[in-house]
Amino acid sequence: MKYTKLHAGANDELVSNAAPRGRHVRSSRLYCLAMTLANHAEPRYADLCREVARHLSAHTGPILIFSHVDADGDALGSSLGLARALRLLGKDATACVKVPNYLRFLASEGEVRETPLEAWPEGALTVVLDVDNNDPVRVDLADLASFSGPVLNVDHHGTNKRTATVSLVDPTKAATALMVMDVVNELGAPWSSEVATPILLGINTDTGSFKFSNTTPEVLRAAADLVEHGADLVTINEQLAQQSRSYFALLREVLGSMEFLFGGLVVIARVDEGMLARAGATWEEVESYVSVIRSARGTELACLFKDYGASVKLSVRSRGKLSAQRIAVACGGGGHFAAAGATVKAPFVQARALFDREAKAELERVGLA
Ligand SMILES: [Mn+2]
Repeated sequence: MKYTKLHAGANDELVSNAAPRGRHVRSSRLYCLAMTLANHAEPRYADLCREVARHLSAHTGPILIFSHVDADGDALGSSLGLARALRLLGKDATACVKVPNYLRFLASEGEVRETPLEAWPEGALTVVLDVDNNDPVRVDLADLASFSGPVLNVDHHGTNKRTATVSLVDPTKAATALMVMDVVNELGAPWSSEVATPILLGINTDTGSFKFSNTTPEVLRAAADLVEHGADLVTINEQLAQQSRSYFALLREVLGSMEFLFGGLVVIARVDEGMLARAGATWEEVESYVSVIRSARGTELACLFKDYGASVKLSVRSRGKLSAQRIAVACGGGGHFAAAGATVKAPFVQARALFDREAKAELERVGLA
């Protein structure tokens, strides 16, 4: 195989010229190198943004908006913001997304469709937001592979395969919500608190409340514009700062499972069904713990293992030296340089061994091991 470095930049990855399609080498470095990663800025961003807006403006039938399974703040905020803006323009737009309890305050009663779509409505157009590799199986509530109409994909993941009718994909953007904001501006939709608040929430959550390194001047300017448009930052912060009792009960267990590896450079923790049952918690509540362990001083990488028994989901976070994305891709997943994930279809012991091997390889690659 031949590899070329396509673009210069800190987050660049090797891009394979000969990706072996249909070859499943999930647990090897080969898989990582075979995946196409393109973390560069989209040079045609403004044109593509206009094209997305043009498709939406011209469409007279139903517009269905989807995002990824286990919707996070960016997925929900982007979907709600776009659906509301389109409805203000007289469009028949529906956000199809399962609302996690901690974000329930964002959506009004009956506003979003939370059940799987059984049949595609006549003349539908779909918008897929924030789905990390534009993989139909990662799209929640619909079988996108069975859809033959136009698909507009707006996303900021380097692992996106860019196969939609219009792929507006820019991994240098901090959040999909930031890109949705550009689309709303391009559409000429009126701004209101209802449109601006979910979009600001998406930016807020994907930047770790404006704490991560992706908090650029562009992000802060966009946030300022959204507050000016009526976005309710106080409510967002107030809601996101609250945790359920079960969160704390589970936190005790999560902290008990913490391990420091590779001389303290890597921190991991694990959650399984038994821990959830004891704490009275649900899987939905687990996602936030990776940022808790990530705050351990001296670590470069954090990984939270969601142990489902037959399979394990890895949530990987980096402080900037190591690529969480490379490790996730090597484990069969995808994501960003600093935040990525993978589902390993094997019991914990094997998933752990795979992670340890890939984390070590990444530490060696950057000269830390
Ligand atoms: Mn996102």
